[in-house]
Amino acid sequence: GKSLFDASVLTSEVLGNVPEGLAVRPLHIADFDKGYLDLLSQLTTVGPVTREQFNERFLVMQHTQPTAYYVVVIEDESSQKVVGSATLVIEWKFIHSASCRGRVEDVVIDANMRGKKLGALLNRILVALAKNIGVYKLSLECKDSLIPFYELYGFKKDVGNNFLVQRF
Ligand code: 16G
Repeated sequence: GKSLFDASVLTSEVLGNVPEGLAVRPLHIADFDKGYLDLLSQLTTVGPVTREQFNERFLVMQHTQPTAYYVVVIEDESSQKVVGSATLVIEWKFIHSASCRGRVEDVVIDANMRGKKLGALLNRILVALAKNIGVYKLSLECKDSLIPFYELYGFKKDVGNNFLVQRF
């Protein structure tokens, strides 16, 4: 299959209420032609990623075992464009009785589709999916201005535990 992950994990309980005209599904290899990279470029620098590079990266993500990359997208069925995306990354661990940690990454909604609660939709779905997978914790990084938004889905600042970074 050319879906990034097994779509059956997106049960009706995980999906909840999806607005009419939109489809929530795993990233598909054909999403290269549905504006997926344009969408990501509304979040940060994407750079010149060729179809070949996209396909190669897609296959790497698809073949992780157990699944580590749950890129969940929203397709607008009328335009057939990907208008939203959020990724749940699973980090498989030895700690916590060989448990796993979840990270919410690359949450982006197309500028033309903002104000329709699609960010909320993706957050609810990723949190539900992470719970079903059995992560012992779920984390994300965000700008100060987005803290109140993510708090709505159960995230809070991890007091005394800092996020450090170095960029190359
Ligand atoms: C935000 C994103 C992160 C993304 C990063 C890209 C969420 C919750 N956080 O922190 O996933 O990878 O921006 O920015 O979506 P960068 O290009 O500066 O790393």
